Amino acid sequence: RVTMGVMLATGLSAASMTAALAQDVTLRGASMFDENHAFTKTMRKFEELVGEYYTGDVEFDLRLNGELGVESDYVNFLQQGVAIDYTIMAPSNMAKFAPAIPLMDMPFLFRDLDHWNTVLSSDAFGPLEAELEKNADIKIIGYTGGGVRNLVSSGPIASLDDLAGHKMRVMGAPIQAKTFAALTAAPSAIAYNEVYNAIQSGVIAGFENEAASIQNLKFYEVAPYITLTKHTITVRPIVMSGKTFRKLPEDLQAAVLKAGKEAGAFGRELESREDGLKLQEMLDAGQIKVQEFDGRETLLEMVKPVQDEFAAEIGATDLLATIRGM
Ligand code: X1X
Repeated sequence: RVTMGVMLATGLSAASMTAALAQDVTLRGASMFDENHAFTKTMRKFEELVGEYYTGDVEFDLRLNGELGVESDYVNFLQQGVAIDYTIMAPSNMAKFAPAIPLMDMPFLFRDLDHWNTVLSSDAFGPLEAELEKNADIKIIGYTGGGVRNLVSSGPIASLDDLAGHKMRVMGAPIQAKTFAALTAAPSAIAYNEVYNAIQSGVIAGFENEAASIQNLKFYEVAPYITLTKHTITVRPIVMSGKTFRKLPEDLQAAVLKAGKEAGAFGRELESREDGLKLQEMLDAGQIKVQEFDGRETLLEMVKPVQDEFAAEIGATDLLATIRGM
């Protein structure tokens, strides 16, 4: 793999560096899933489109099935500019570097798919992208997502009464824990690759996730109850390490930005279309039991003050009002 640093160290001239980069660039990506997951398909689309838009040689080395860890590992790699160059990532898994970014995937942010589409088609998230780039040197090159997150548990949860004290895993951002604590559950932040075992061993009774991932990682084997709280429509940035991006020739940078945007649109259409189908597939296969949550509207009222407080804390009160008003 040729990097700018290696070439400078070996004393190559600017012209030969450009030529070498133009000939041999390998970008390494990471997915927690296999080829069937919408994230992996979106990254494959990104690779295909970069190949179409860039006239030089570029290769992709996408590592699947969590070979390089989970998102809480990827964010460190991207920030340091080591191990991987690009991936798809939950904003809440980037909170340690950019405290405001979890606003993007805060539960109950979007009213419905139309609202989610409107916000993602606007530049509302611009200030959050800028914070991420400044604090973590991670560049958002597109947005995918579109899965609906529900409660996933080893036993049934039908109403607020069942949620009281419910031991559940949440993603690492404080706003995630605060939200579910406001709903009277007992949340704890646990790495994604420890969730299956934590449920199996009874350390927790469940977590929350979307259909694509529940199916891909077979979480239904230990947590077959899906409660339709529909609390999040996912926003999943396609991200690249700034350290990688800056080393790319300009025409490859342009191709990456164009491909990232288009692959994001592809991924959003794919995952939002497949979400209900995947739930149905698991239901038909007898893998899950699905139930409505009695009193979803009450959940919304309970989390609103938590959302307002978080927005004030990160200086995003106006941004939250703008998003709510879209
Ligand atoms: O809950 C998680 O940590 C993960 O859940 C799904 O697999 C995805 O949304 C992924 O991005 C991550 O957030």
